[in-house]
Amino acid sequence: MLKVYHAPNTRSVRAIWICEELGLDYEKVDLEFGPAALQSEDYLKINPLGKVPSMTDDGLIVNESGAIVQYLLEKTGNTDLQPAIGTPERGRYLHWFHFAEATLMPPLGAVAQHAFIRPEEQRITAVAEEGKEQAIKMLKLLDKELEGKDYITGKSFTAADLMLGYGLLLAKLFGLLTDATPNTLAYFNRLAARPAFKKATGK
Ligand SMILES: N[C@@H](CCC(=O)N[C@@H](CS)C(=O)NCC(=O)O)C(=O)O
Repeated sequence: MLKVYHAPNTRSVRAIWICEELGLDYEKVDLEFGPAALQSEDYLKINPLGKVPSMTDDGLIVNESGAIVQYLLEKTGNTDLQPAIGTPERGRYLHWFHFAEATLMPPLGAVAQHAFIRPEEQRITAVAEEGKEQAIKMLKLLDKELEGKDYITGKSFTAADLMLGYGLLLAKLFGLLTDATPNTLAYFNRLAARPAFKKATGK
């Protein structure tokens, strides 16, 4: 049976969200975000770095959120949530799918660490400020890209939207996603209205 290891408001939202979009039968294992659960001897056997998400599928373990999304799309043979291989749409899809984790998440991670997660004496204000500045730059880039479009690759929702949607959830929680980027805000609201997003976030 498919098992997804999840902690609220973390990248494991992506893993639960894709399971829900695909209508999969899976077990959600709830973990508290913090060393007690994530650095426990049992959990380190599944994820040696003590991070979420993780997914197990019988004997297989997959740890990266993007890899979990792609694995489940391929396992189910889903063609609705990703453009066909070899098409220009696929190229744009891959671009935004990977932008979501590789480019958008690092500045948001800096804000998370230096404005919220670390104990106050370990926070560096300049790192949080630089993260906010970079994240806003990316929200503006998305705003231009989304002009006249409902979804990042065009008319239909794909897994690239799901990958971006998690970053935008954090941007919203951090107060960075505002009317200053109206297309990005409307896009996030469109994603957040999906039943699968609500299931994944409890929002
Ligand atoms: N690139 C990884 C990043 C995983 C990651 O950093 N997860 C965070 C939560 S969003 C985490 O578990 N942090 C706990 C820690 O680093 O101790 C992915 O996409 O799954």
